[in-house]
Amino acid sequence: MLNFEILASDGKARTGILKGTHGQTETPCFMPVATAGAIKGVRWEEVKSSGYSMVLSNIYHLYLRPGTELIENVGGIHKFVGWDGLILTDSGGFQVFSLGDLMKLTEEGVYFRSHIDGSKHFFSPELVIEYEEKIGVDIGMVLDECTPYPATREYAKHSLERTYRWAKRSIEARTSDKTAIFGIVQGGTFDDLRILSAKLTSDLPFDGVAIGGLSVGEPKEDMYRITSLIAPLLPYEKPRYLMGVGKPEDIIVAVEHGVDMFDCVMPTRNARNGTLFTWNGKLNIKSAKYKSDERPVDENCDCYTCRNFSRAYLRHLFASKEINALILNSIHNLHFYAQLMEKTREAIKNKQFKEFKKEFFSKYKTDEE
Ligand code: PRF
Ligand code: ZN
Repeated sequence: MLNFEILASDGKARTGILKGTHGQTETPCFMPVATAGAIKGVRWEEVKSSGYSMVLSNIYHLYLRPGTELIENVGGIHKFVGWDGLILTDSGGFQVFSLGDLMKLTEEGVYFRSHIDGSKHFFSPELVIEYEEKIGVDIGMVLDECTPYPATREYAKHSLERTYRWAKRSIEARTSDKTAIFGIVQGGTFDDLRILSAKLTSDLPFDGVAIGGLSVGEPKEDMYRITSLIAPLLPYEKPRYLMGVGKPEDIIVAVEHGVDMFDCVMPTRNARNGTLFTWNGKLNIKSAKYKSDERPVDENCDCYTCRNFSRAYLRHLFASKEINALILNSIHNLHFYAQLMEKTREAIKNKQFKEFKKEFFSKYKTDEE
């Protein structure tokens, strides 16, 4: 089962320990994304040594390939992928709804076609819980409807109400306490609908509550406004998870409002296109200006990549399409995110979060929007 203990707080920011069936993680935490059961480009031992003990996978992908039955038959997800830490699976509520014409939504569930071979499938709230329990994840997300942006108020209302009815069905469908289940708040960019969804979801006996439907193309100010409005309304004693977020600066802002968990493809995906995170902002290793730059990616980083290689070498590897370029870049970016979370937790423990945030923003050049 899941156990969450808050050890210190600073303002609304909290730090604690989340314990599940397969170990524990300190919070606030960032979960690297292992969609298909692997962190792209990085071995588990490097994921672990960077400081991660929880990763995110996706039931939509695992169900389609290799199949949840196969994973169950070989002894569960942890054994199958060779990771003995915590695993959270997203429900597919996000993936399926981005399939567009390949998807048909009904009250019972969602019909969709595989993005791999076009075959027909059906997900219901009950089936998603069944799959998550069967493969033995530590935390399973409920099937929700991720309201797209932009959406009319009416659409957002119907979609959060359906998500709520599905949430109740998901709770009824539970058969094991080895897999914890999180509910998901929706409601688009409408404050009153968000508050309604937060109240409805918080009143259900979930093990944690997520904020979904953000970082889906809305202006940044909407994302910050909804996060600051909703995070404090979620149950204080349960973990709060902001799904699919995000950029380093977005994580720090959300932590300030009391969010405990994050996930995003950004560190690994950016690494594979040559974008590296540093404490001064992003660095494009493809740029000619690094051609003979002997410095590491970040002087303040002690990851394997920064301890051993220069920007010039990494640029050369990328230009030469060497597999090591992707691997070394991914190691650095994952290390950067792990350090970001570690420093965030330290700052909260020391009641220095405001100062930490100020210092971070004084150095880190954020994306202009
Ligand atoms: N719902 C689910 N997964 C998600 C989201 C959501 O709204 C998001 C939105 N940022 C990312 N992943 N189930
Ligand atoms: Zn590094």
